[in-house]
This record gives sequence, C-alpha cells and structure tokens, in this order.
Amino acid sequence: MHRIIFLGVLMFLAGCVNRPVPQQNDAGTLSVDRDSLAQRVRDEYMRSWQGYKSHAMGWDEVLPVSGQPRNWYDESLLITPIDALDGMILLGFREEADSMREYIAAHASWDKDVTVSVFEINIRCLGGLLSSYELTGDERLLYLAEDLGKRFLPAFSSPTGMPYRFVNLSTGRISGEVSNPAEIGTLIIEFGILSRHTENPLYYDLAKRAIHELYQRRSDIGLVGEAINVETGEWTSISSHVGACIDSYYEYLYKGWLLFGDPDLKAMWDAHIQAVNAYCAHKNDKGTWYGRVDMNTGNSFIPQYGALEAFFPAVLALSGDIETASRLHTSWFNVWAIHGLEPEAFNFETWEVIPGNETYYLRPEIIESCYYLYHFTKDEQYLQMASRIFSDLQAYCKTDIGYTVIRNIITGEKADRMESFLFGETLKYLYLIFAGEEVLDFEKVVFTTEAHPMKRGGD
Ligand code: DMJ
Repeated sequence: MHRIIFLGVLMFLAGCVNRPVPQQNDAGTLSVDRDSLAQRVRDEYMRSWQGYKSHAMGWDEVLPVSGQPRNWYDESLLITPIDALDGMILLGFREEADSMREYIAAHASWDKDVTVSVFEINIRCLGGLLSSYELTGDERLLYLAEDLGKRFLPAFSSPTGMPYRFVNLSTGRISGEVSNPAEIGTLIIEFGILSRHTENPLYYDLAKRAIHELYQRRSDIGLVGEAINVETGEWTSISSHVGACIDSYYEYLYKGWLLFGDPDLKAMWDAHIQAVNAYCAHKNDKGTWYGRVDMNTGNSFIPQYGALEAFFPAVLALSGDIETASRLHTSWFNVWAIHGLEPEAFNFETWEVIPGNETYYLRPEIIESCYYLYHFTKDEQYLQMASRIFSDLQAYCKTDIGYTVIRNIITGEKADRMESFLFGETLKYLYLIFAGEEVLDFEKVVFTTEAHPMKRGGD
C-alpha cells in the first residue's frame, strides 16, 4: 500500500515537472509562454525525427520502444518521411528538410507489387507530396504524386464509381468492395490539388463522382451509414455518426468547397450538417456531444464519442458554428483531463471508457480543434488546453526514441507504435498553435485530414 502511495506521489511529481506553469498576464487571465512551448515542440519533433532516422531510416515507421523498424507492407513506401516533410519545412528545419527531400526524390518509388489502402496512402503520401511540392516548388515531388495518383485509378473501376478500398500499385488489381464514407469521400482534396497542378481534371472528376454516388445513397433523413458495398451500392452498416469510417467524408465536403469553390460540395455539406445536428447532437449535464443513430430513422441513440470524433469541433468552427464547436470541444477536453490522455471511445452518459477502447494512439484531433478554435476566437483557454495536452504527451507517451501509443490509458501501459501522423499532425498542430500565424497564414490554406496544408486560390 505504502509502495502504491509512494509510486502515486512519484507519478504526480513526474507530471508536475513536465507541465508548463501558467502565468498571469496583464488582463488578469492565465497565459502560457507560447515561444517557449513552440521551441519545446520543435525540440521534441527533432528528437523523435532523429529517433526514426537512427533506427529505421528508409522504413515506413520506427517502433519507439523496441527501436525496431517497421513497414506497412512487404516493401517500404517511406510513409514517415513523406508524411513528415512539410512539417519539417514549417517548423523551420530547412537543412534537414532539404536533405530529406533529396532522399525522397532519390528513393521513393511506387513501382512495387504491394496492395495498399487507397485512403491511407492518399492522405499520408499523396497529400504529403503535394503540400511539400506547394511549399518548395520541387517538380520531382509532383512527379511522384502524379505517378501515385495514376496507380490509384483502377480503384475507381467499380460499377458505382465509388472506389475499392485497396489497389495493387504494380498490377492495378483491386479488392475491398465493402468500403465506407470516409474512405470513399476523403480523396477530393488530394485528387483536386493533383488535378490543379497537373492540369488534368480526371482526378478531381473521379473523386467528385465517388462523393456524388455516395451522397445519392444518403437516407431519407439525410444521413449516411458506416459501411457500403461499392459494387452494389447497398449499405452494410446503418450506424450513423461523425466518428471512424464517416468522419473525414463530412470534413472534405466543407473543405472541398473552401478549396475548389464547388457549390455541389457546399450543398452536400449543408444537407448533411442539418441532419447530423438534428439526429446525432446531444446535450446532457456533462456537456455537448454527437452520438450514434440509425441512419434511416435517427433512432436507437448510442451515447458514444471518441478520439476520432474530436476533429468535429474544428470543422464546425471552420463552417462558422463556433458556439457548438466550443461546447463540444470543452466537453471532450474534460474527458481528456480524467486520465491525462483520451480513450478511443467513451460513453458520455455513464462517463466510462467503452471496454476495449482504452488505447491512446497519439491521435491529433483534439489538438487540431484547439488550433482551429484558437484561430477563430483568440481565447487563451485553447492555448492552455494545448499546453496541457503537450505536457501529458511528454509525461505518458515519451520514450528514448520518440513517442508511443499507450495501450491502456487507465494503467498507463505502453504499446510500441508511433504512426507517421505524430509528425504529420500531432506535433505539427501543437507547433502551429504555439508558434502563431507568422509561420502559416491559416486563412490562406486548407488542411487535409492528415494536416497537409494546401494553398487556397490556385497555385
Ligand atoms: C489520421 O491518419 C487522419 O487524421 C485520419 O483522418 C484519421 N486518423 C488519423 C489520426 O487519428
């Protein structure tokens, strides 16, 4: 017992050591030292990047506890370097970014007999190459992006035009006929930017057709389900929400409208957000939430919200609904504060982690929402939240090599995984919120779902 108390005190002190001390500012509100936090995020970014380089250079990822290298498929696609490159540029690591750009130009190749997830490789690699191309003008990155885009094309050969989930990069063989709105609808930004820079409308047109086909299959009350067969067009799951498998479909409708000015995308967003607000939104004594319902009736409400849903305040804020965004974000931050990390899924009525969802995957969405809400409101509370999150990441997820997934946020047990979105999103959003808009003018870009900024208004 004494040992447990002693350990508890040690853990508490360890947490305190890492937490930045809030300071009183002139207005009498708590403030955080943004410059010093931005510098600390930069240091952590570079420390983790060196961890990847020294243990796994040329592989897709490093395992941050064991130090083993890991590939997603039989051969490396350089997922971490490509996903990280624009962050390296934005954080001001110019020499490292130049050398990594040379490395990618020399070693990246899509001519591989591997069957990949179109969604994942699109958001991490196609998006990463295109934003780095926009930041540097390096035509070799655009060449790589176009080559990858072409290899995705067989995915659209389904009878409905909605893409299959997987494609073999070398043979074009497709598989995965049961897909979902997120994987079908989260292509239009990357494909549209590829069309813009290659002056080939094919990519935008295919991604738009896929979205259109999906939208046509919404229910009478304007909701989509969680899984759909791209060959038959039949829904195979009627669960409707703003979380995994649906999330970035909604996100890309609004952002696609901002980026390309396509009124069809705006009309689709308007129809969906009305339905989502009517059926999924929920208030209780603990806050504002978005839960799960039957897409056809809007009934059978399940009070589940989680780490992936935490992007939704960012999109609500972007679309002008700051008030709901702020209430929803604060509700979820209160869940973060229980354990100092967030669960993958949480029951907002019983106030418990949903069994089997105790893992924290180093996800960025809660930080992304802090960043958007701070941009729109300039309210210091969002800086304080981001500061607390950064402090918790250091207290619980930090390893000698980088940062790791926490298998169980209640016990603190570590797993051994560091996804590329640590660089692509998690540390990038933390840096951007602390560093301020001199680094990147929020109004001049649209962030992809993997936080790759794409320039608004042409090239
Ligand atoms: C990222 O790959 C993207 O943000 C995606 O849209 C959802 N999941 C991860 C981060 O959590």
